[in-house]
Amino acid sequence: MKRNSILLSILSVSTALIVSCSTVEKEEATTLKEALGDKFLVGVAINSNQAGGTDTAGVALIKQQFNSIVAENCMKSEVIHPEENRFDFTLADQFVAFGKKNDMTIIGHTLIWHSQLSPWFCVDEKGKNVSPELLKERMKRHIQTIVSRYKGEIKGWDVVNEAIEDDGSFRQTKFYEILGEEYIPLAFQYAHEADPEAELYYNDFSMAHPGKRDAVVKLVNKLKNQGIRIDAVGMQGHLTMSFPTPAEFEKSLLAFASTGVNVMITELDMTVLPWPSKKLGADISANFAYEKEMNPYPEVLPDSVSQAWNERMGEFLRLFVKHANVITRVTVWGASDEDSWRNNWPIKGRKDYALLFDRNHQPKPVVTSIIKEVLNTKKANP
Ligand code: 9MR
Repeated sequence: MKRNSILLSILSVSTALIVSCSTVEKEEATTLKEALGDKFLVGVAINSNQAGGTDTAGVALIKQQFNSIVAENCMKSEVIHPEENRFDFTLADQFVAFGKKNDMTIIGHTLIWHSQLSPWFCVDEKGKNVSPELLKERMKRHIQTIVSRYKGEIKGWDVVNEAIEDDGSFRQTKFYEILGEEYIPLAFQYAHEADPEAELYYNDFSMAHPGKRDAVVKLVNKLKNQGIRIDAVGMQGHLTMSFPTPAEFEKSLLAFASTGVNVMITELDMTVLPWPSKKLGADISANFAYEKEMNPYPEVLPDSVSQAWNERMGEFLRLFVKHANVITRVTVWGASDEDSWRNNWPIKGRKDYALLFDRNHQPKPVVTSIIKEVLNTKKANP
């Protein structure tokens, strides 16, 4: 009897151990989308090697960690509409097929942007600005052809991208030059006509600047007062190690939410590299010559810098979790460090460490700790 009961207790202790070990294992294996997916969409920008499947390691990471994708480049006008009478949907179709196959929420980027704009879009054969009427026609055809092609498949669109400067003035783009600020509501209206169900977003960088914050609030209120659909403001979130402070970012986030729209963090990354100019957000026309001292970590990132990066990224991720009631999506601008545009901007050929997963596709400490924190909070408040 005694022997039997000893055996029994050994058995039950080992069963308990096995059960608790497998629970720990499960927790350790938890991914970003599993931990955060009930708060907001957990998104990633994907490139054509990933949508096309040739970057197999990248694809595995994307499928494992994220539940939403956005097109990093393939829907920009110069790619998708290279000539006035020629659309090229090859890469965009591949991107949408990838999202559908993997059951992800698909986001379109971007319908009207001054950058990577097809050269023909705003000018005639002589290079002169077209008339306001012709530009409206071209915008309408561009937007409606693309939006209707993916009707019901793309959940939401960055309709207008980067229309406002840091001081709050309108960016002097060709669209602005020809149509004035009215090009913005027009773009939203055209998109809405093509897919009334699609969500529509205004998206911009350096949104923590007070001037930009106020101007975006004004823009959203104006659109709403005109009866134009706008669902969210996209705060790109291209961070540096010093700009912005989480507090300034939070002020903008709350200001945008106070207009009644949702907020999305649409292009999250954080550079650790030195900055060649004070006046630089994410304006991709900037370009500086390569100098060795501007590429300080060509081999590995020193522990002290890595620690500072993880701590600062953690502050932002916690801020997003805190405001999950108004934030509907957090999207990182690339899957792993090797994918980041930061390696080549504003100086080509540097090595940056801007994303949540390293070059071996391993999670950075901040990923593991944020998952743990969120799970612990869930356990404490079931
Ligand atoms: O990550 C994109 C990079 O591969 C392109 O070369 C660059 C120019 O089109 O655009 C990058 O993405 C930008 C995004 O479309 C809009 N916000 C700023 C992003 C970083 O420049």
